[in-house]
Amino acid sequence: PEVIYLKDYQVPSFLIDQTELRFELESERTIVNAKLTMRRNPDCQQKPQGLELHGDKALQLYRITLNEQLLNESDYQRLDEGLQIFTVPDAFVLETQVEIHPDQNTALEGLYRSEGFYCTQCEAEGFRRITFYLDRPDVMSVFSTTIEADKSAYPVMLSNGNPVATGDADNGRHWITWEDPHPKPAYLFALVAGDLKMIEDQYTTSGGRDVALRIYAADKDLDKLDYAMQSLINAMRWDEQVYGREYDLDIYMIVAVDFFNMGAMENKGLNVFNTSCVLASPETTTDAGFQRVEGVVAHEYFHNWSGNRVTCRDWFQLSLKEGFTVFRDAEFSADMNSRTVKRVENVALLRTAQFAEDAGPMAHPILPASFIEISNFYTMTIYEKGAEVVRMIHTLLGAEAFRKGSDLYFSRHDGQAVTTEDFVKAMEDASGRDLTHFRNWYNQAGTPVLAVSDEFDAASQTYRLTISQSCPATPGQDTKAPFHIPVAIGLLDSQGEDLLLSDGEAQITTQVTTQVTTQILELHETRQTFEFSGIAERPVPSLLRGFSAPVKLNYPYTRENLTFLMSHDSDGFNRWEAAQKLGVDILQSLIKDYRNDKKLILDKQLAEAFKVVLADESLDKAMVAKVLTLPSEAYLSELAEEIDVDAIHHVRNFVRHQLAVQLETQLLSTYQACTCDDTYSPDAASIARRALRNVCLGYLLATEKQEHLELALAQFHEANNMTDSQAALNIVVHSGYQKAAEVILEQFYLRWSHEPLVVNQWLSVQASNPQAGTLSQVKALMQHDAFNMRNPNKVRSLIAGFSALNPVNFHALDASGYMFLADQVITLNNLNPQIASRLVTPLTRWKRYNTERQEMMKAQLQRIMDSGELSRDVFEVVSKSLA
Ligand code: HT7
Ligand code: ZN
Repeated sequence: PEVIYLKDYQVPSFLIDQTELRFELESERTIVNAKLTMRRNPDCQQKPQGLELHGDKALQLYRITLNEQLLNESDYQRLDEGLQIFTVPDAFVLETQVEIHPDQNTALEGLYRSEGFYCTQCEAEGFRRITFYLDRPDVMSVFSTTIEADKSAYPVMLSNGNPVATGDADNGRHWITWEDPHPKPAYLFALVAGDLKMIEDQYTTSGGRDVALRIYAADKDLDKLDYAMQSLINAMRWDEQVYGREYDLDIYMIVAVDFFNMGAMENKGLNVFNTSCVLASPETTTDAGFQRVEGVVAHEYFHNWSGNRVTCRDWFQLSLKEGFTVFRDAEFSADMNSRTVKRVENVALLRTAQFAEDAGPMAHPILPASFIEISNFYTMTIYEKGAEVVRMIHTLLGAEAFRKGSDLYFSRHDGQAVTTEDFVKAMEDASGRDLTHFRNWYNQAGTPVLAVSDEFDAASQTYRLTISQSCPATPGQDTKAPFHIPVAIGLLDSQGEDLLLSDGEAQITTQVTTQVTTQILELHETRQTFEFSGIAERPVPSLLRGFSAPVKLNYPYTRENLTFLMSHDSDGFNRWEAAQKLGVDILQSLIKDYRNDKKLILDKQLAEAFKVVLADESLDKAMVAKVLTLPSEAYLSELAEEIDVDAIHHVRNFVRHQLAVQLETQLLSTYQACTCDDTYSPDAASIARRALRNVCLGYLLATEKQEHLELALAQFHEANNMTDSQAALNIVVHSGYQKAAEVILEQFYLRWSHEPLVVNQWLSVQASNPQAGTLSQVKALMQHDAFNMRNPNKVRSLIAGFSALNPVNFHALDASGYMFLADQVITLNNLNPQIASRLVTPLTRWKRYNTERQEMMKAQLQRIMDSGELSRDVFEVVSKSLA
């Protein structure tokens, strides 16, 4: 397959001013008529004689006319993935008619059917599976879409923009025309048709525009749409208040579909959502599910400006819209809920999944230089690290200048397809700050490592922090230039109070020294020393407050330092971080002991620190739950030189058991104190209470006492919400109470078999079970009615639930987990290449394991490689990981 390079970017030779589409939806096939009003691009130097359009091999071409003249076969040729018309004038109207087969579309790109509904997914390059087109984001066109279909089977027919005409046709059919006044790239096109029901609300923008808000779903799900609607309204208000962004059409629609490759899609005025990101009800949705709905609804809404009004010039710029929009949605969620909890959750995700990606064979900068298949670049790096890079700009500029920068970016580039460089330039121009050095974040992959040391000179009352930075090599980038890194720090005195520090930036701009408790140190060099004067005693540094940069930071904290920071740091994030560091330190030394066959003895400090936290009723319960949760196996793996899955799993369980036994009384009383049978509400305080309660329950079962199993079973049966019943189910199943587990798994399924999203949770609880025998259970579940290989949500729950969330079983030493995954990737390669290539990820990380496992993992990658014709998606990931 061809490699596409950013350096080869060229402006399009032709533009499409108007796109008129007509879809005839029939049972076995769909006819697509496209009328494109085109002209040469005045900005293009070359003047090619002919025109090349993108178009998938599977398009069945019926006819082409150029300025109403029928072309014959000597006027054009089919290309491997397109169509070439040999000669075209400077301006012309091109009409094509093709036949496509949505029912056979298992890749879920282009037009396909999901449980009887027609829907589309055009990002990144799905539109070329619908018709011949210039399917690239810098070709923006005004669209008009007519849909014709059987009236009783498809009473609702939607597309972007506003409905302008509708009518009945022969044979019980009807039609509708939608017009979208905003020029857009083809990736934002959408069509939906089916027997959909909806809820409706209304929003008046700050500028006085009345917007109809509609959320569509299958009839049975109509009662699960209110939370998404409220989230949408909150997001619309927030974007006006925080970014000054208003909605720009009279209608905003969301449609829920069951078969979807990702979470949701921001098509102009017509978002298509995975049901898992829009449906929510207390009975069927966990707290995490509610928060996901809120976050994804907001994310897609925010794209209306950061993505749609201002879009990407080419797909290398993907992080321009995704990184910025993730930053925006994270800030929204922080404002709606607890800011610290949201930050902790984001950082935990970044440090496990994104750091691992940055250390793996697919590592790439947030502005990649090349790709084979763009779908492989919807990554943690583009999204999450991209958001961290925007956050660092926010930190460096301050909220006010950042807002000026975003206002300038939106006004300067409204209606354009631009680059990450344009974004950074707008930030520079609005703030007056020079971000030249900061741009390294866009071009260099890898996670920087900061080594921090300090010295205190009592005589001169001077404290010095020396920070060195390095960054490991990544594919194609052996050496790295230093990054510009904002390191937010505080210094604590022996009472745990923040020392007052001078705000360096304020001094430069106002000549007045302002006193702050958190100072942003700006690291530019490989090694830099920062000096603090007037410091009376050796302070304890609180480093990288709020996780001010996506880096790994090492400082020789003692365990006493960490327990001190856990209870005194004024930065909530760093209080949690101190607990994590303490946990990591203790777990890592026990892992070493375990590997050296030494007896495991748990340092008392951890239980003592946890006891203090459990006793402090003034603390936010959500943060207590986070602090009490030991570093995950995934995080411990990420930190390990060589990942020993069995040692990590065994030691973490040992520590959980010890803590549970030592803190049983406190855990039980906290569990009871957090029990309340109010009607369910997904507000921050109630979520916090349930989170803490379920963390305590998890520990209590680790004591292996029957009475606590009874507690969990009672919770399972009596819970009035999915969070508590699913937590109880998960804990009982994963704690190895096999008999009880079988009974309640069966009860759970019988109760929820009619709710696909709940059944997905049921699959994933079983797939991620660390107990022995899980793989055969997963194989059996693949034959269950509840499973469908063509539905990505099922594949993610069951197959990825096993391969990505069940390290001990996936890495079994008989290679059974590896073989199983390779088999599924080979099958999915034909059915759904995007899902196949995402699924293969755990195998690609083979370098992190011992030689025995490395060999077995590589053998399965090779087996995939040799299995026949690979999709570009799977080929890229597998070949890069074997390189
Ligand atoms: N912008 C959307 C990306 C997306 C996507 C990409 C590839 C294949 C399927 C897809 N579905 C959605 C999602 C977002 O970030 O908002
Ligand atoms: Zn997005």
